[in-house]
Amino acid sequence: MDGLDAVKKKYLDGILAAGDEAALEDLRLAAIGKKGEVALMMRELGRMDPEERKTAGPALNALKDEINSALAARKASLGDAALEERLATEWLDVTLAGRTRRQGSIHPVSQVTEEVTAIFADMGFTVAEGPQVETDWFNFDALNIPAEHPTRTEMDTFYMHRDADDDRPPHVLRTHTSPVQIRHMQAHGAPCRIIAPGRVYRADYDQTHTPMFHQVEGLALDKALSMANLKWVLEEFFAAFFEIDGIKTRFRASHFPFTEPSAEVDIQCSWVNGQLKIGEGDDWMEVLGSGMVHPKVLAAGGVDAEKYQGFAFGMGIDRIAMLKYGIPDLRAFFDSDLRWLRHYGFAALDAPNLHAGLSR
Ligand code: 2NM
Repeated sequence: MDGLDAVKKKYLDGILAAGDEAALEDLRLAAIGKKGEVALMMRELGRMDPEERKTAGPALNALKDEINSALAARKASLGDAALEERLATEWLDVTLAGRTRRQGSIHPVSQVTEEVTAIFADMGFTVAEGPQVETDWFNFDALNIPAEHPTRTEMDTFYMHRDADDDRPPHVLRTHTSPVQIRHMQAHGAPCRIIAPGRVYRADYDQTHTPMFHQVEGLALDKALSMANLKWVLEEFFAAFFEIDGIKTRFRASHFPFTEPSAEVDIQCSWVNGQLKIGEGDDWMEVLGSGMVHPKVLAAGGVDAEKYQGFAFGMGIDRIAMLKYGIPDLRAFFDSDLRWLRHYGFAALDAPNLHAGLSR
């Protein structure tokens, strides 16, 4: 086995010079793979006489081990070299100041919706929701708004486009969230206690009106509810919302097609040097419409008006947000101006909660 030293030198030199793992693998196969040079030499052992085999066998095994060790060592050092190179090029100064990231904020409409929801939840009301595109039946007829009523014209209401041969009933963008209450009555009947906050649409645009705005309506039905219960619920709501105990309210007789009797509700306020203050002084600010649900509306909801009666109310979320947080211009609510959003927005982690105070 004179060639053994030459074979050994060839492979060990080759392994030391290998530049990557692929080259190492080629060398491994050529040396100690199944058809490698060492394996072929091992096959020769069978043809040797016993004496010769006694020295050649262990020598070949030793050679195989040595090549294996050399392969492993080279593989490790190639890995070390690659790591060294990465450490040299991919470094990071962990002592540098962090990059600041803009924090988003909660829109006043979202904040106030959460506040209103928390207050009514405390009085046993749950939140109901429904579609923003409604049939004219749910938006008008079910609410005792007759076909000839002016709010049903395209002057005031957004109608979905209809092709001449389309005979589906007219669909509108809901002009109030009352359809949600009709759907709730149909699905769950009486008794009930719900509020329906959400987007509503009217064809109106000026200083104090936007074509989309937000409303929250409430509905409570039971066997013996009256205007007295309505008054208590609303006074409780205003005291909690404006955070003024015993805030004064004024109920004025009014008219809505869906309630009888109906009342508009004002809250006490003062104007000093053009500054509005809620809950003091002897002026009044109209904030809400309400009344006892009309029997025809109960019937549209599938509720037996001989057994159940109840009250309903509706108010503008955007409007009460402006009053509470002193926001002067309604139209800015929907401009998506980042400076406005940062100024009037609320911290995301500061969710309204009756016990911690609604907002801080
Ligand atoms: C208002 C004023 C008065 C009202 C009525 C209903 C329903 F669907 F239950 F009949 N929901 N909301 C209502 C009553 C709304 O907004 C100014």
